[in-house]
Amino acid sequence: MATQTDIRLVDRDDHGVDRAFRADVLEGLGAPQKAIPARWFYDDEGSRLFEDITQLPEYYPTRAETQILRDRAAEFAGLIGPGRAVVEFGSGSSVKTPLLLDAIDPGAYVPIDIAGDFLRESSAALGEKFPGLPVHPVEADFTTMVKLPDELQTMSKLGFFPGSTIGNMVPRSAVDLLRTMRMTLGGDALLVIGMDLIKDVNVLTAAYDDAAGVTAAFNRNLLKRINRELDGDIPIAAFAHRARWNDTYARIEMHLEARAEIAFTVAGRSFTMRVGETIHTENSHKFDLRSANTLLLAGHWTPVERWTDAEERFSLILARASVRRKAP
Ligand code: AVJ
Repeated sequence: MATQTDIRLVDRDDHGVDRAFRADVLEGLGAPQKAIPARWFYDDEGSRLFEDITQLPEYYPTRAETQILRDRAAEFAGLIGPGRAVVEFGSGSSVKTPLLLDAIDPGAYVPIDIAGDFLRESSAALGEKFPGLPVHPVEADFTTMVKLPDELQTMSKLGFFPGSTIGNMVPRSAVDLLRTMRMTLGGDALLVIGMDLIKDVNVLTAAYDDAAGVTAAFNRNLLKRINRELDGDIPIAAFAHRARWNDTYARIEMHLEARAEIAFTVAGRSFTMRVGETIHTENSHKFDLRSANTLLLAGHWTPVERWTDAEERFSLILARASVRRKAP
């Protein structure tokens, strides 16, 4: 039963331009260190390229996380129980979601994603795999509170935020997002969240600068999207893909580095870049036990259980919505 309530919440102008995208790009290109939020990678092409990244030999997070879900299904089921509406923040993976749904006997599935076509495709595929499970895709930006379909109001929720996507946010934004998720999901919610772990720098940098150049294509696709959707003329071939470890903030940074002096326009505005100047396109924060727990607690989630893969490359954490209390 595919009860696919399709709610559109992306704000577009008369020409179909995503207003938030244009605002983020113009503000980001105007800043002294040019920077564009990583969530704009995921148009349909970007979502497909990311699926390709997950198959790369260097990119371990997806395999490690999938392994945990497979190996620990019984433990998940025991701690979560049946009948919850699984709310996935960012839909996509063809493998992880069915593993979770198989493990826990859910009451409904609600994928939330800004890439609408990709969302509808993957929801349809999932509906076929789980006949009888109500599926309610919601096209939305989950960094703001999302009103869930009315049919789900009485069901307890289980948030699912795999992939270490939380690592894309600086701590302040991550805390905001975790608190927003708690509001979207309600006071009796649980959350299963993936967090990638700090490890050997060479392993980390290889995962974001693969030999086949798929991550480079993923990074450059952001420029293609800007040119297409925001009437830009950025010379894409003039940019090199860079991935570097920032030890102070425990994160991999991706940049697009200008290899020549260039000038271009986007949405009617002019920009210039010097040789070696970069556009910072992504942070991917890595965690350990304590930094992960501190982040969750600051975001109003109380850690309940934590699992890692055999090589301790990746963690999956179960947390419950925190209850406000005064006493220690
Ligand atoms: C989807 C955010 C988990 O940070 O590892 C992969 C995105 N960027 N390769 C990550 C990504 C470059 C990915 N997340």
